[in-house]
Amino acid sequence: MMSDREYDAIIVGAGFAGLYMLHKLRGLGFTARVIEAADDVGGTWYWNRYPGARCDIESFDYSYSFDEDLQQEWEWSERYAPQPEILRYLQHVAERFDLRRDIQFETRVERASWNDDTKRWTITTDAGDSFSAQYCIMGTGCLSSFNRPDIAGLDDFAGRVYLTGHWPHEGVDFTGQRVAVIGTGSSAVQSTPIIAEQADQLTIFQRTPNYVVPAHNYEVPAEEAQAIKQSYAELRATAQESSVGSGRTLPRTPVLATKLDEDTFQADMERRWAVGGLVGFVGAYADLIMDPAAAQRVEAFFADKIRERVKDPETAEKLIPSGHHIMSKRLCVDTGYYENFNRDNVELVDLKATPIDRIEAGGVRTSEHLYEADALVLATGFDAMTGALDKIEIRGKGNQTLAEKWESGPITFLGLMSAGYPNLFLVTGPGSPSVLTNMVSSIEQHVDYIAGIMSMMRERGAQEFEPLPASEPAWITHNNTAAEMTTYMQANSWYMGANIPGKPSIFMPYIGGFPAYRNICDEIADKGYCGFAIDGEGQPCDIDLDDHMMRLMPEELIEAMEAA
Ligand code: NA7
Repeated sequence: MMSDREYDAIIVGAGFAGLYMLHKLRGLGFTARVIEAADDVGGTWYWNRYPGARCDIESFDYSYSFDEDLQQEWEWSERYAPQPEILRYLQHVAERFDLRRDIQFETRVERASWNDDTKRWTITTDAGDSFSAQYCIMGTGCLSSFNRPDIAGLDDFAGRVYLTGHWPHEGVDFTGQRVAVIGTGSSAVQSTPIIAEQADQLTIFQRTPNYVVPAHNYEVPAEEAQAIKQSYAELRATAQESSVGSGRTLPRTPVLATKLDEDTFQADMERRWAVGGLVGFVGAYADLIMDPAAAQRVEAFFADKIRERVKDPETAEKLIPSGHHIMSKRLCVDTGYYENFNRDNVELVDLKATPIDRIEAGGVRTSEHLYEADALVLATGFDAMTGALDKIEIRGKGNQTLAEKWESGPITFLGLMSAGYPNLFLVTGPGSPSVLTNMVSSIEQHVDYIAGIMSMMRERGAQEFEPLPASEPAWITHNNTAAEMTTYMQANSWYMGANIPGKPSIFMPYIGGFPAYRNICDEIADKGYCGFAIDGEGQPCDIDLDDHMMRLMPEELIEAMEAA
């Protein structure tokens, strides 16, 4: 029998996380192999090829910072790069750092099992490989497991069904077709303006309207690109101190939204609207995600913008979100989404008023009407943060699967590791800032941190690293404390797992801010990795987690909280 191929680390996934992890470990002299299901690098940017797909963090920001030459030589053409360009960037990174020779494509990891005698993971794949590695590193992505909704009759549909997260590589031409799109999240907001230009008829089925802000995307002039590159160090340093890990967001208005007089507030909002995107609105006011009254003020401004942009008043009212606060579901960034509804060939169906009854061969039947369609687009999102991990049978100590341990919701320390699964790292796992930040900043922070742990372990000649069991409830309590201070807990969002029937309702990402999180991680490392056990020995994490978060809260918010 052939023995397992041995590595220091097996890395699952060749997206932003897996590529940098491989490069980092190689540089430190570790042996590593990446296993990737697709036939190329790219991760989420490999699969999400729907028309209009692009990043919603500015390209110069949404890119690796680890190599100065890389960031100087790569040319971003647009403020928000389209998917093909981001994919080309990741392909370039793979070539430039000669990564492909250690990536095994078209192979899906099926199982990872911890062997407590050898202190190693055995990783097996659908191609029949078996690898042995001291570390297993999951770069499986937060939005990579597509949600195919369980709508009655879906399989009866006679036309083609497309998933935005699994779009045909050859592209789709909807010319002359009647198209039905289900979902109104980012993927639908980005794709429907382009589909509308091709299709004869486009019907958009909306369960929940989202807050949508214009991208104001543009081709980046050479002088602007040059100026950004010259100040890249500053941009990256700003990102490290930004609550969302982004170097290009507009600075916070130093007065709470609830305290601004009407004229100043309107002027400030117009200034932000002109910049657009998450750039203009994330962290706009210290009370925006903390105080429903602040959120409502901003929401009223957004509602007026929808009324301005959508000509038919009835359609405009249907598009105005209600029942959840702005930001508590991810803000969508658009180019022409609302203007879509001014076209004669586009119709909005409000599923709250007339729910889908079933899908039939000829189209989508609601409680009121059959909407005939030749093609159906499911822009229905992802089983976020845990979906891709759940698909792998991960067995730790005592043979328990991670999915079993997480039956009532993900349990981690720092969103990085789970007790009982030694040497298993989750890059931007649930319980880390991840999807609430610029993903590339969070990925780089985690990759560097994991590499630091592995180097420390090698120096000590240690074999086994895992959280102390007590670290997890403390981390979860801190996560909940942070989330409960915000309006996020009240929304039926994918952050809460609410889009997947039966998924436990837990706020999954860490909302205490990227700098607080990084400081906590760093202090833990400085204290010899307190809260973790190294070969079974460890000190409890005695860090005041809440204090780390509160220390970085804006002064105006603290003052208001004290006054209240
Ligand atoms: P999202 O944001 O999860 O959007 C999915 C949309 O699909 C959302 O409007 C859902 O409504 C809707 N949906 C899901 N299931 C159904 C069913 N069964 N019936 C009707 N409508 C449904 O995914 P995206 O791909 O657009 O964006 C994901 C992230 O990618 C985005 O946040 C960016 O970070 C990039 P709901 O709101 O659940 O009522």
